[in-house]
Amino acid sequence: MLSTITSSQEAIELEEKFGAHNYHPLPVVLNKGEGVYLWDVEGKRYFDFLSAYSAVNQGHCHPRIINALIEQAKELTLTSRAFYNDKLGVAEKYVCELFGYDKALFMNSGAEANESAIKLARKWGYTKKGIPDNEAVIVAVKKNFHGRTTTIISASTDSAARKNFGPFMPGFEIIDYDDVLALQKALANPRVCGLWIEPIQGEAGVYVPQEGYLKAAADLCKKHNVLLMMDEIQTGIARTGKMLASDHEGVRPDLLILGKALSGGVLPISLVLADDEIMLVIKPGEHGSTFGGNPLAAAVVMAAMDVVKNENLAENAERQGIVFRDRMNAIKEKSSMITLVRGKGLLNAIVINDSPQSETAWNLCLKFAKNGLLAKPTHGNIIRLAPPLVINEDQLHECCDIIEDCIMNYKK
Ligand code: IF1
Repeated sequence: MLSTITSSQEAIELEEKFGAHNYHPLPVVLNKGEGVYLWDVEGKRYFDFLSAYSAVNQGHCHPRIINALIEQAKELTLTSRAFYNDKLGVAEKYVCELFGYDKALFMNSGAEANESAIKLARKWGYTKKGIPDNEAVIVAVKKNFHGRTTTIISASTDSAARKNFGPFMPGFEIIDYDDVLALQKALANPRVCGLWIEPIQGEAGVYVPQEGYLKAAADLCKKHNVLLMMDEIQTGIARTGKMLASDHEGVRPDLLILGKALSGGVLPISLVLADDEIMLVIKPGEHGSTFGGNPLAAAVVMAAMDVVKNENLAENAERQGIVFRDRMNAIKEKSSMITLVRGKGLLNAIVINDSPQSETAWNLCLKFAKNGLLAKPTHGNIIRLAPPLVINEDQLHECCDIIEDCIMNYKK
């Protein structure tokens, strides 16, 4: 019998006593989600402006996705890939046609999808590009975020993500993001098999590169026979106003890496999409995972993507994003507290006029929470603001009113 939590404090104390202390959550204990709303144990309702870091683009507990989960869960949840199941091939066809690739590799977490992309790029480098064995280099960029595994943090430039977790995986060269000259130099190295970037850097504080950067990166990758490995785990699935952030520049990654909202936040599903020349370098028995491609995930991903298409979430994100940034810029004109508003679609952030070490952004998020809106700072003084893409204009204005009121009446 699951013991029921009767107060937020009780839940916090349990996690403090029995859980790893690998997060510092806002002191809010949630027990229900529906669409753009979350409720805490005491019954207080909030607008969700984090969307589980863009995993619930379709809104919390979307009925169509939940039904797909329930119906499949009654039949078959997991076979492992030792055998076939009747859902995986259907889901692979679905996502290949949706995103326009020859093949799909389903994994579970975003980190696993990135790890899979690294293995694909390296093996393609050795077997197709002719890079000498064990000398493949993947070019990554400063302030990247691709996950928490020891290989992925080997390419990280964030000291908190790396300190005391070495030794690190070799084979990564780190260059400045949003710097075409740096790309030209780095990709000319014949040992480079892949360029690994996010189209917008989420964790770095929703950093949007200059117009044309992604296109330049794609062109340079083609010129130097380097695979463009695009991590769209946070920016993909309609979040930035197009199905993929890469679509804003008409860029087609060689390796498309997805996660989070592939399932609408219902269970971990991640994916690497690529054409045959790349995907087929990995042979049977060379890569896999127990849960990767399970029938439950296969059923859920198709329902979750149907929702994105049928409810025109990309168009809504585009439209509401313009309204949102206009509202934030209007606040910026009236208050010295905001120094910058940036983002695309409904992936936005405000930069607070205080040092990254200050508590201001955190205290402002506490104030947002008190007033019924949940958001959390990324690095110090940057607050990411990313509601589920099902938000309507009235709800958006209600949220902007909360943000404006908290900022205009902020006292330390
Ligand atoms: C945490 C950050 C966001 C991602 C991109 C891969 C992954 C993520 C672009 C890995 C995951 C999550 C992880 C979560 C918080 C959150 C996050 F703050 F960590 F950086 F969103 F910005 N690529 N991002 O954003 O996917 O393995 O987690 O499924 O680790 O604290 P995952």
